[in-house]
Amino acid sequence: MFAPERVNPVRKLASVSLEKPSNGLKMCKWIILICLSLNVCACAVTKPYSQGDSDRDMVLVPAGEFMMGTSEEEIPYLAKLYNERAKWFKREVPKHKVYVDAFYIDKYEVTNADYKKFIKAGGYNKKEYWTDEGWEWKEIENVTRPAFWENSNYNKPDQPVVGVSWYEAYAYAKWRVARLPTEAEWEKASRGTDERLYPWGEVPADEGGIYRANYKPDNYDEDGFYHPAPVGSFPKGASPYGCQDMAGNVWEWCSDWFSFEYYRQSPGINPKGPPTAPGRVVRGGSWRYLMVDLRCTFRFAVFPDVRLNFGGFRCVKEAK
Ligand SMILES: [Ca+2]
Ligand SMILES: [Ca+2]
Repeated sequence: MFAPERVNPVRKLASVSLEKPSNGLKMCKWIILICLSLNVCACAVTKPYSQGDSDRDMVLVPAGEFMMGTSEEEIPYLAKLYNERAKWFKREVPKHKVYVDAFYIDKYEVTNADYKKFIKAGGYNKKEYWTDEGWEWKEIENVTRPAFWENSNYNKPDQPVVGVSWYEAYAYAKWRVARLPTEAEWEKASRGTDERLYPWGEVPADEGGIYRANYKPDNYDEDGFYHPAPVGSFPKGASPYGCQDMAGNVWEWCSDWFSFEYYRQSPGINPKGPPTAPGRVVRGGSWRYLMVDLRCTFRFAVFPDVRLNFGGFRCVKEAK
């Protein structure tokens, strides 16, 4: 039975200790931006990749509308359900209708095996894949691989790559002739069009003793995994389009900057986030987070140069 921890969410984040990567992660920089903003608080179709990843699949998310976010009216119910503060859900309001063009999205989180191809292809040495800011960051920090690349808890070929900054995720996606999903694309791929709570539907992630995601139950490994699981380990947790691990395993970078208030003014067609902000959006919860954060609508923000052992990504492509 689901029994969420009763912790201050901001404190919960601040208390997470990262394992120190070999290339010297600046610990102070991993601060999650939400802390700043708060307390001022299936017609799945497969299509091979065109470059570098022909052994993996993408699924089609058809064009159309869906309901994004959470309504004010739903917050009391959610706060009670998860024994969480109402404030925790405020960033998701209002619920609003969004039209998104058709796109292909990775069925799985990008794995270490996938990412190794980018490294082998010289991805860290080719400026054309990087944003100007990302390239400058990489050069100054002398980054040549993900932060936990040599850590055996994280570096199995079929585990999702972790310890990658937003800049590295962007560069990988560009190398693959793809891109990071917008926040709206990510949510639609996770939620579909029926306003469900989780990618698999409404029941808790552990309903009937069957786990649907790698997250943090009372004990980390009650769901079978203490660290990131091999991608696709929870087929019963698939989204309406067949995406795996949209809930849990690793948080996933989106292309948008994060704004606490963005939903109150975002365009109704293909929203791409505010022009700038301190942090980038991440979605979906992870092996270090609670069930409340597995919800399709939950939004979070991280500085783009932060490299977390519970943060990864997946890619999208235009469907034309
Ligand atoms: Ca777990
Ligand atoms: Ca995930």
